Amino acid sequence: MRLARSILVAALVASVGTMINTADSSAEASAEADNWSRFRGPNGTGVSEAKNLPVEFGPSRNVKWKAVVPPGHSSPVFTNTHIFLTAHSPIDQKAPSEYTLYALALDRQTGKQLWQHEVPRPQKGRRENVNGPASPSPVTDGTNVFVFFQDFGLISYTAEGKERWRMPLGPFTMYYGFGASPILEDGLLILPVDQDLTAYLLAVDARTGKERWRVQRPHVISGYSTPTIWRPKNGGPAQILIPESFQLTSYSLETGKQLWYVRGLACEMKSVASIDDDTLYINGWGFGANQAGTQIPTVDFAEGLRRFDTNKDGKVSRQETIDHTAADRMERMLKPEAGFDAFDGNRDGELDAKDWEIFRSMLAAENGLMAIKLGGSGDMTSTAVKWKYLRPVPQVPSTVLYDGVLYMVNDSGILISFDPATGSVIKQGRLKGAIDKYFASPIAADGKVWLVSQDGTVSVISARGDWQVLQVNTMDDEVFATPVPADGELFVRTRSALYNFAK
Ligand SMILES: [Ca+2]
Ligand SMILES: [Ca+2]
Repeated sequence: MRLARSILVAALVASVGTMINTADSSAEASAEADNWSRFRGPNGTGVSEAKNLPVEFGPSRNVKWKAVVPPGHSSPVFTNTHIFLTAHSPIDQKAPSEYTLYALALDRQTGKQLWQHEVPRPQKGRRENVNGPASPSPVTDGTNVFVFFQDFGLISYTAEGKERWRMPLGPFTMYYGFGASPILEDGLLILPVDQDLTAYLLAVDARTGKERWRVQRPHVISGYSTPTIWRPKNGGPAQILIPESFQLTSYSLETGKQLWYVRGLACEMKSVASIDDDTLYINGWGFGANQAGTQIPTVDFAEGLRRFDTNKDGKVSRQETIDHTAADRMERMLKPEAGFDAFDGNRDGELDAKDWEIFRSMLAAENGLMAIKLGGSGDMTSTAVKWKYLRPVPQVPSTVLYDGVLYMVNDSGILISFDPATGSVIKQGRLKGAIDKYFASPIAADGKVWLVSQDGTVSVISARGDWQVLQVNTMDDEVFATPVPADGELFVRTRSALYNFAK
C-alpha cells in the first residue's frame, strides 16, 4: 500500500507542476520571451525576470482580481493578452468518471472569461486520485494555445477560441495517468508519452497539426516529467532532455533520434529538471524502499516462479501473490497492496518474464537528486554524474535553480538549499507553518522564492543560500498548480479560482 501510494503521489506532482517555455524561436513568439508560455515558465526553469512581486497576499489581501474557474491540476500559461487553462467539471465521487473537460481563456488584464470549450472524451484513461483528468498544462506560441488531455489528445485553438486543428491520441497506460505537459520549440509541439510497454516521443507541426516525427522508446515505463530543451553552447543542434524511468535521455529536436543518456535516475520520474549552461539537476523518488542502502534484493524469474507459481502456468498471478505467505521484503513488495500493479506493465493480472525484469529494475533503482553534465553520445553514465544527493527528496515538486543556489522542498515542508557546483547543503530547515505535502513546484523571481503546499500555504523566502522565511500566506483552498510571476503580479490557481495578486 505504501508503495502504491507513494508512486501515485509522485505521478501526481509531475503533472501538476512543471511547465516552461524557453524563448520560442518562431517569429510570432519572439516578443513573448518574457511570458510564462509553458509549464514552469521559461524552459521549465520556474525562474522569471519579473520584479516588484507581492509578498503578502491571500483571498482578501492584495487581490487585483479573482476569476472563478473549474478545477484542474494544470498550471495557467500566458500571452500579453490572454491566460489559458485546462480544467474539468467537479468530480462526483459516486460517479468519478462522469466529468467534462474544458479548455478556456481569460483576459490577462481583468480575469474575465473570454471563452470556454468542452473537449470531447473518446477515452476514459487511467486516472487515480491526485493526478486528475486535467493535469497537463497548456502551452502557447504567444498567440495560439495548444492543450492536451489524456482522454482526447491534442487540440489547438486561436486566441479567439477557434479550433485550428486536433490530433486524437491514446488510450494511454501511465500507471497514474498522464502528467507531463507538451512543450513548444522551433515550431514543433513536443509530447512525451512515458507509459508502460509502448512509450514514445511525438513531434507535431504546431501550425498544421501534422505529425513530424514519432520515436518509439521501448526502454521507458510510466513517467510524468515534462521535458527541457538544451541548446549546447558550442552551437550544436537543440536537444530534448527527458527525465525518464531509470535514466536521463537526450533526443534530437529535429529528428527525435536518441543522442545520449545517463543511467541512475529513480524508477518513476515526475519533476522537471533545473538546468544551467552545461549541467542538469533532477530529483526522483519511486518508493521508500529505493532509498540508498535500503534496496530490497530480488531473485530471478525462475526462482520467482518456484516460490509463487502454484498453478504452474509460467506466470505469477495477482491471486498467487495474495495467497502466498510473504517470507521477506521482496515477497511483500509483490502483493497488490504494495507494488503488483505497477510491475504488471500490460495490466493482465499476471507477471511474465518481462514484467519480472521491470519489478527487479524498479526495486534496484535509487531515489535522489543528481547533477548531470550535459552532452556526449551514447551511455555517458560513467563520466556525466557530477554529484548525487541520496537523502530523502520530494516525490513531485521540481527544484528551482536561481542566482547560483539550488532549492528543493521535501514532502514534509523541509526546504534545502544546495551549492549546485558541489551538491553540498548550505541550509536545511522546516518551513514554519507550512508542514504539508507539496505538489506545486517552487518559483523564483525578484530575489525571492515562492513555495506552495497542497493546503494552500504559500511561503515566501529570501533567495540566498542561508534563506529566511519572509512571509507565510494562506489561500484557504487546495493548490496543485505552480504559481506564475509577472511584473508586479503573482498568479495562483487554487481548486476553485485563479487569483491575480499585486501590491
Ligand atoms: Ca501462475
Ligand atoms: Ca502482465
